[in-house]
Amino acid sequence: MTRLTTADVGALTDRLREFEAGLKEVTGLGLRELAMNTVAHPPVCVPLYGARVAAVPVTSGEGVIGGFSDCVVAILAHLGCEAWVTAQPDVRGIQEAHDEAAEVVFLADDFRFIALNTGNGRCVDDDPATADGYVTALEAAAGSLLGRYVLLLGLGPVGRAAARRLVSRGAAVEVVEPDQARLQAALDVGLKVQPVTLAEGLARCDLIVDATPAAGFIDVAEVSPLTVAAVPGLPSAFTPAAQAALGVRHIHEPLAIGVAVMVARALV
Ligand code: PYL
Ligand code: MG
Repeated sequence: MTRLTTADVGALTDRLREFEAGLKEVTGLGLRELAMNTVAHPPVCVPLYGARVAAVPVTSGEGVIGGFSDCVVAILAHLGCEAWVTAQPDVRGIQEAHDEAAEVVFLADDFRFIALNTGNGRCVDDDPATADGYVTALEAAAGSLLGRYVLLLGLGPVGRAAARRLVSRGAAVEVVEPDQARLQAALDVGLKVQPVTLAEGLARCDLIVDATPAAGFIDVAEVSPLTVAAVPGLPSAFTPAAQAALGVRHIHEPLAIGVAVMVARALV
């Protein structure tokens, strides 16, 4: 998981509406609808409007990222929640959230990002929420994943969750994972993925999920008008020229889809 910067989260906060407009153009779904389609298929209505949700800054490890909790709250407010950043970090922040009747608390340290429903004890992790939300976006953009070849780049926590979700939605998953131990571990747990080289995968797949921390190794010559790229993390595997050629078909931001699915799963 690449550690976000203040610039990353500030850019997302500023472009949230623009991102959602692009998402709607390519998938037909806004962030609320995408989250509800991810939580259940067919979608169920999740009580997001007016839900009291607190984001608690966490100072452990490398410490607070300026603007991170504010960005989480901006996404939650965009979804219709009553959201706020607690005045204090850490345990005092969790206490404030409780005292102010928060239903869900968002917390992130250097290793995990969770949404905790303090009422029912449900604890939602960012990695599978992000992966599942991006697969929902890809499926909506493609119309269906049944029998479709999908190229998955990377079998880290997000990649493995995406692989499971893609297979469950009927996709034929081709994966590029240079770490042989990671690849074998995924195959050993029965993940139905087909290892390929990048060239083989790009030649066969128009649908791509980029779950790697590597940057800019897919250029404009390797994308087509049929390519749809779900890119849940920073940086993107696509070069700026490839991203420009893809336009809204390069579905990419670092927090919004993950937070939307997290809060929907915490409240459903
Ligand atoms: C959750 C994000 C998504 C991508 N990378 C992950 C990351 O940057 N994790 C670190 C988050 C640290 C937050 C800090 C704070 O401001 O509360 N502890
Ligand atoms: Mg990436």
